[in-house]
Amino acid sequence: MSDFNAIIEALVSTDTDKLTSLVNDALANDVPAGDILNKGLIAGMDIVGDKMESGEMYIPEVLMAAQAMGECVEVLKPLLGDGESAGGTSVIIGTVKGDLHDIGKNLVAMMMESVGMEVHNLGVDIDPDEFVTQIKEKNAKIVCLSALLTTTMPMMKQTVETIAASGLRDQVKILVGGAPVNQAFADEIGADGYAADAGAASKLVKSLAS
Ligand code: B1M
Repeated sequence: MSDFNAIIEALVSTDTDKLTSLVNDALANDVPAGDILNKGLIAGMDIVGDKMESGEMYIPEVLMAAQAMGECVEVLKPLLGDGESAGGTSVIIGTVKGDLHDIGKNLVAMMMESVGMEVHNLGVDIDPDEFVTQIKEKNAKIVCLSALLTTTMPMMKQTVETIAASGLRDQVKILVGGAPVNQAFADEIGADGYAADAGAASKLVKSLAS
């Protein structure tokens, strides 16, 4: 089965029942979980984004699509990791203050868990001071910041600065990611690294942890 178009269509039309059944059918037909995620669900979500931008889809519909995708990601979750272990390094991850997008951040968290990290997923809309509190509480060695909006990218800078002002900067590596972010931005705000997607993020944390 390689009909990713059907999965894309079901996601874009927010038909959750059809979508979950198509995903389960694909798995039953030995389609790799990573292909279902990348060629089906993420490709579909890109179309949802385009339709949102052009006004063809409204926020409630986009939320329904996001929820449908989330349900499918739960189904794919046990099949996505590569199962290698990196020794349980404490990592915290959160979407920065002002930003409510969490699907990509949750995928990153999941992939990092699958390579043996002790992942503390703080959620969305996380204040810089809360990152500092959690670094101390969880004895974190790596901090991952996610942002999906150009308007919340400055909050990543503020978070890096708040961590530095707290005296914890030397204790942690700070990594950034999210659709509008790139390596140049990571360098500009003094982050230690950038990852374009969940696979790259898990490889990066693994290399930093070893
Ligand atoms: Co939002 N939204 N949204 N939205 N939304 C975008 C991001 C947008 C590009 C859509 C568009 O206009 N084309 C646009 C941003 C434009 C911009 O800033 N340039 C946008 C907008 C404008 C908004 C609102 C302002 C709309 C409004 O209210 N008028 C509003 C803002 C709310 C807020 O955050 N304060 C808003 C709201 C929402 C919903 C709540 C409806 C919903 C989010 C639901 C949820 O997350 N639970 C939503 C959605 C679903 C989207 C789109 C359609 C899909 C995002 C997504 O889940 N992608 C999105 C358009 C798009 O991205 N094509 C859009 C799939 C996901 C797997 O990919 O998140 O990129 P992604 O994650 C990847 C990588 O980026 C990376 O790895 C992930 C997995 O491979 N990555 C990291 C992510 N975090 C990382 C952290 C790391 C490393 C890698 O740490 C090291």
